[in-house]
Amino acid sequence: MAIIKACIFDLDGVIVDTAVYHYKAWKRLANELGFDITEEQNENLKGVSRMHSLDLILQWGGVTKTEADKEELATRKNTWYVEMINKMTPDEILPGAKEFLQACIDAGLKTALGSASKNSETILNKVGIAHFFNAIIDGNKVSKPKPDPEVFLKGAEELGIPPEDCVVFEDAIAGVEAAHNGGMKAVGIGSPQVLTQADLVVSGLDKMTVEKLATL
Ligand code: B16
Ligand code: MG
Repeated sequence: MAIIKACIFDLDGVIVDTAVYHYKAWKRLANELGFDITEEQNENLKGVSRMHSLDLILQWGGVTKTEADKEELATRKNTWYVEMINKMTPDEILPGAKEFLQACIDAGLKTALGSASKNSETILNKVGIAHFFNAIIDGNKVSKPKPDPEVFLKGAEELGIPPEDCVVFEDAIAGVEAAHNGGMKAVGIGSPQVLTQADLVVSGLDKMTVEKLATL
């Protein structure tokens, strides 16, 4: 059993549901290129970096592009995505997320964000919860995608807490793997049938308590 001193949170799927905006923007891009993407395909883009998402989408559409074209396409998608997240409001925080963050702070635990997104600060500011985090590590600060533990290890380092005393909250299988690869505990947010490797799975942060951390 570990004595948890810090909680590191993924963003999309744990704190907010930005997948719906990513989907709209990627779909619009695919449509401009002459094909479509389904909601099922979008599931495979969760937690995946922007450029890797684009590679998958082009592959699904059977389209080949140069690196320069890919940069332009990713920028185009991001412009549409940013237009949507700029309209986000505090009522888009997922149930229980704010309350659990506050409970962690009240219990003297450190908190960090560990996200693949390069837009995380915009999102946190729009929904009004940036001040809940002692450290923010996102796609602008890391180069290796999950399941590499880089994003979470940097979070632990910035918080000054050893990895073994940290727990990660993740909705993606690769994120749970990244936590374990970094020597951290992982709480899965979603279904136990999907997040089979997590140390504990809850359907959302509204089902999480500081007391449950003691069981990890
Ligand atoms: P951006 P997370 C991830 O967020 C999203 O789940 C994924 O769909 C997205 O492609 C990725 O961020 C990069 O986002 O284009 O804003 O840099 O789950 O790691 O918080
Ligand atoms: Mg996620």
